[in-house]
Amino acid sequence: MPKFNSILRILVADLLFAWAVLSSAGELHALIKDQNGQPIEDAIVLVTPLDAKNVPFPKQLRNEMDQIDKEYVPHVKVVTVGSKVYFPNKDNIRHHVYSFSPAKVFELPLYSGTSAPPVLFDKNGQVTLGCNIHDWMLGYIYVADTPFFGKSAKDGKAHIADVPAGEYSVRVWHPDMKGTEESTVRKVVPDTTQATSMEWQLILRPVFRIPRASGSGGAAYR
Ligand SMILES: [Cu+2]
Repeated sequence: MPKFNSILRILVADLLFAWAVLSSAGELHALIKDQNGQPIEDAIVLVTPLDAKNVPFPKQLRNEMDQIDKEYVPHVKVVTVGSKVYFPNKDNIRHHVYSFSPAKVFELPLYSGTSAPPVLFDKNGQVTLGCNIHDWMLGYIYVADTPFFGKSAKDGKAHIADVPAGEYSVRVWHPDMKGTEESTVRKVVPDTTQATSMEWQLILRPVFRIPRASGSGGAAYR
């Protein structure tokens, strides 16, 4: 059965090729701590290829920043440059979303439900979200200039998988960090046989959060 043999040979060659491609990717395990050595949630780890041929075109997924119980959910969200984000309002009152951040200045005037049009984020950087009605509502969208990123969980850990072999610049951002993203930059060539561990210690500034209004107030939008 020569025909079958040749098909089998091609199949095996394909599988070996796929394995070689897969095994040439690396994985980064980042751990982010504060000045007291405590793990930090919501730190963004950005992994930028120094060799441009590694940059695949970012997938444009449907992105949402919810408003639930008069808070932004999640508190910090990462999207890639060129992404559109919807701001569904899941409360039974109206919200008025705005940002004065240089990376994106916009507002979604008082609306309820899903009536607000999506917002295009086309510049790298942080966007701080507020609400005109509820002063304590605070959220962040980080617009990433790379498709390789992770966000730290409560344990301070962020995993970035499927990073193609090559050299990368890695930096960290957190909404409450003192100092600049640039000061966190490190170069790394991820190991393709096992995860590469990296650790950062950030200095966080004390955060003052505007207290929530009490629920018994008579104001129409509260
Ligand atoms: Cu609001």
